[in-house]
Amino acid sequence: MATPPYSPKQGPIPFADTHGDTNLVSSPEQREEQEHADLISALPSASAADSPVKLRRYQGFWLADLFLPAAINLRHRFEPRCDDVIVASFPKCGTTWLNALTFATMARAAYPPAGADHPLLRLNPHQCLPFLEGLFQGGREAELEALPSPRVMNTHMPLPIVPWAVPGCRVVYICRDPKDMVVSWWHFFRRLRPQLPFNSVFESTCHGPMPYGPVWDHVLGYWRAATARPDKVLFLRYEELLRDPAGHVRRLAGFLGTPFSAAEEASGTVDSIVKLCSFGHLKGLDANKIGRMHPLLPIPRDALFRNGASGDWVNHMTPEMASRLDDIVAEKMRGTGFTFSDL
Ligand code: PAP
Repeated sequence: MATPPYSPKQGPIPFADTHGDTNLVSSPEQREEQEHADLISALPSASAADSPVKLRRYQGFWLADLFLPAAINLRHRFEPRCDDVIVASFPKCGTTWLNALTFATMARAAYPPAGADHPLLRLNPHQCLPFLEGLFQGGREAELEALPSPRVMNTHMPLPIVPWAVPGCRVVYICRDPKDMVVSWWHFFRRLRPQLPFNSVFESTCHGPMPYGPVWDHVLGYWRAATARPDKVLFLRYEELLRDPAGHVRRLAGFLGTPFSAAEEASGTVDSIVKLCSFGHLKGLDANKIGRMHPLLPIPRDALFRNGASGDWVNHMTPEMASRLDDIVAEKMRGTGFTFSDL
């Protein structure tokens, strides 16, 4: 566990304010690629369907080749602090929303959520949190070290890649009905490759390989950790968050050890956070309408704010496709106690 000398200033601070907007993906760093070249080349490899991305299987998960050195270094080198907060998710399951809610909740003393100069009014939620694999991929771990505590960081990595997170840190995880995840994934990457067939994303989800997948193992790893250590892992569902955002913001604050005071309740802080981070509000801001994710991921930022609802899969899948995916998920989850069915 790391001890100061990091900056004594109170965290979290918006990451882009201190380290610029290059958090998502960095240029490959030769040193790290060489360092793990033997290990990486020995891993099973495959191509993601209809994608030039090469994947390798590491610790039971398919990861983009680009992120392999990062995954290895993240696993072995990261020095967690006991007050670190990790926002974790499988892609397209509510990351952007949870990043915004967690940042707004943790930083509410320095940045009142109804304030006119709140960072989320000028930054995309992803710019507020360092993206762990993006920084490690560029050999930029030192930037994490320099952040004041408490830090809040984001990752899509499955738990075996960040084994120090539980019980070393606090983790907030969000899952989503895989059917809606597939739809969201397709719409997102279609902005980069308009010809991407829906069916290829669907089949990759069903049978893999898929970046960060299999999705059920991703979910199950964090769910089991949450079951064993509910004080360390808060397991959320996108659909439940949609139904009761205020209730979940209260849960989140309590889990983080900073429940809302009576004065905060009376002044409407919870509602201000919910409103600040709501889909309709974020979608309308220039920070989320203008620009692209990153030069290496040139998808427009507005692609992160498409529909913001549950159940859109009915408009994309036949009933047969839906029940096929449901059956696969049920089979994978059999005997675990976990189900998506209470969505
Ligand atoms: P990421 O993994 O690339 O960060 P992520 O944020 O997890 O993406 O997923 C994007 C989905 O979250 C989109 O879903 P959709 O395609 O079904 O519409 C997006 O609309 C939704 N989303 C983003 N922000 C919010 C929000 N504030 N409230 C509700 N849903 C949101």
